[in-house]
Amino acid sequence: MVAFTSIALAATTLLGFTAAAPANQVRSTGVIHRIFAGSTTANGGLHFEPENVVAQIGDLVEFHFLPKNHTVVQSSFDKPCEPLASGAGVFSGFNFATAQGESKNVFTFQVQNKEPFWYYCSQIIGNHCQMGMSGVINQNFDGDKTLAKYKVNSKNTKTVQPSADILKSQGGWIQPNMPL
Ligand SMILES: *[C@@H]1O[C@H](CO)[C@@H](O)[C@H](O)[C@H]1NC(C)=O
Ligand SMILES: [Cu+2]
Repeated sequence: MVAFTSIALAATTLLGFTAAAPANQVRSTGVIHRIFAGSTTANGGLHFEPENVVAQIGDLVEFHFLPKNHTVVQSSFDKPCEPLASGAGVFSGFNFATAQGESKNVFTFQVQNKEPFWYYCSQIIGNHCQMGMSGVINQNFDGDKTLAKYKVNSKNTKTVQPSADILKSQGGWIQPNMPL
């Protein structure tokens, strides 16, 4: 009876994981990078911390949301504050608004390749992206496409949402914010 119960539990866990993981999942490294959307100190809270991260293929990037109402949207270097294309790329959705402390959920995605992954916050109230709320994973440090330049280029843009349904996340998954 005990053995049966644990097998059933294992199967449930496995199925749950399969359903939540993206279709193009690569082998996991077990490494998790935690990035805070929002800040208690920098730029009036409109800041990702850390905002320039180096990660390996298979690493997970887990966004924790601090006060205000932030998102994470994948972008290109050339078009700051705009999603890759409608329906493409990573989007957390507007699911993490919090007045104090961290949101009760986190948004996680897995690094699929070593290409620079540009992202921004798509909150229009307060112009978060234009104010410098953007970041990068695996910036090419030999090139001139830097995060500092992305921020300068973002100043005169208009923020675009990835889809009409601003609650629907894509390219990653939402899970409870577990204490470390
Ligand atoms: C978060 O921001 C979005 C977009 O501006 C808005 O539609 C939504 O109502 C906000 N949520 C909360 C809880 O403030
Ligand atoms: Cu924001």
